[in-house]
Amino acid sequence: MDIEHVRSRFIKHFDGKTGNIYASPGRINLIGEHTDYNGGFVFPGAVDKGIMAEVRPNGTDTVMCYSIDLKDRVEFKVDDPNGPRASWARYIYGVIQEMKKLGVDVKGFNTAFSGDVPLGAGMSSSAALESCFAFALNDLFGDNKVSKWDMVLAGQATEHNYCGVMCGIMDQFASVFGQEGKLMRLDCRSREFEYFPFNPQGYKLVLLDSKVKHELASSAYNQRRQSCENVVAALNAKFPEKKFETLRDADWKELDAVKDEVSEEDFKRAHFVLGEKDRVLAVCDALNAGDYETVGQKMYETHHGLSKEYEVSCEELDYLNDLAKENGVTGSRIMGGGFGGCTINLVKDELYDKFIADAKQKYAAKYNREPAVYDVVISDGSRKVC
Ligand code: GAF
Repeated sequence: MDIEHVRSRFIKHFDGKTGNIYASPGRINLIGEHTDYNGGFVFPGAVDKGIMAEVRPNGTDTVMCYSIDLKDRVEFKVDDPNGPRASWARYIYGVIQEMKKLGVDVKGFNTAFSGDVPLGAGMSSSAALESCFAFALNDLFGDNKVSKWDMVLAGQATEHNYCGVMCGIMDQFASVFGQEGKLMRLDCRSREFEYFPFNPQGYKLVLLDSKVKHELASSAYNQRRQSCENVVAALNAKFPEKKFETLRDADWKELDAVKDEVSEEDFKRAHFVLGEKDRVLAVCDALNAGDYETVGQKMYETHHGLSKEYEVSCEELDYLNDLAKENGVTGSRIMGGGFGGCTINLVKDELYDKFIADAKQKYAAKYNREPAVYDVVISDGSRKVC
C-alpha cells in the first residue's frame, strides 16, 4: 500500500487539501473455517495487503467517495435512507450507519481509497474496507470513543444489514486486532483471544490463488449458515432441557441423535463444523509443541471436510490441494469462505521453489492460467498512518 499513490489521487479528485490516512489489512486463517458463526474457534492473522484511505471532513452532509482502483466516484447523503447502489460504496455507507448507531456523529467527508488485497481471493478485502472506515470515522467524528470490538461488530453488521452476507466475526476481528508476526486464536463465543507468535523455523506459509470467483458465493455462504441453524433447531427440539445457542454447544453424540431429524445435507454441514472445532484445538496444541506435521495433517483434513462435507470447494481448489500433496507439502487447504479463492499452504523451505514451479506449470496446463502466489507476511491491524 502506497501513501503517495492515495494522496496524489485524493488531492487531484477533491479540493487539493489533504486529510488523514488510515490503513486496514486483509487476513489469512490458519485453521477454523466456518466456525465463527457457529460459536467456535478461529486462528487468523492480518496480512501485509489491505486498504488505505485518505479521509477529510468536508463541512456538508454529503459523502464523496472515489475508488482509485475502479476509477469510480459515488456521492450520497450521510442520512440517505437507501444508500448508494454501487456495491463497493455500500460498505462505506453501511459502516457510517453502524457507527452512527454507536453514537458517532458522522458528517459529510471526502475520501479516496485504494487496496492491494486481491478481490475474491478469500483474504477479506471487504472486512479491510469496513475496518478502515470504522477507524477513520471513530477518529474524525467519534473522539476514538468506540472500542475496537464495537468496530469489529460494526463491520460485521455492515455485511449483514447492507451487503446481504450473514458472516461471522473472524475477518473484521483479524483486520482490527492483527499484530505483526502473530496469529490469534479467537473463541468466537466468549470473544476471548490470545496472540500466538508464528514463526515456524524451516517452513513458509504461501497462498495459491485459483482465480476462481463464484458468482453466487454470498447466497451459498448464507445457505451454509442456515444449515447449521437448522441443526441447532433440531438439537433444541430433541434435548429441551439443554439450550443450544450454536453448534459449539453440541457434542458428537448429540449430533448423531438428530441425524434422522435433519436433512442429509444439513447433517454433513454440522458434521464438518464439529470436526473443525476439534481440529483448531488440536492445531493449538501442536503449535505449542512445535509439531508442524500435525498442523499440516489437520489442514489437509479441513480441506477434505470443506470439499466433501461443507461443499464449498471447486475443481480448481481441489486440484491445487492435490498438487500440494503430490509435492510433499506439509499442509494445504481452502482458505476463507470458499467457492473459489486461495489455498493456504504450509511448505518446508527446501520444497518451496519446486512446489511453486510445479503448481504454476500444471495448473496453467489444465486451466489456461497460472495461480497467483502470495507469500504470507503476518502484519499489524488497522491504524492511522498519518
Ligand atoms: C468468510 C466470512 F466472512 C467469515 O466470517 C468466515 O465465516 C469465513 O468466511 C469462513 O471461515 O470469510
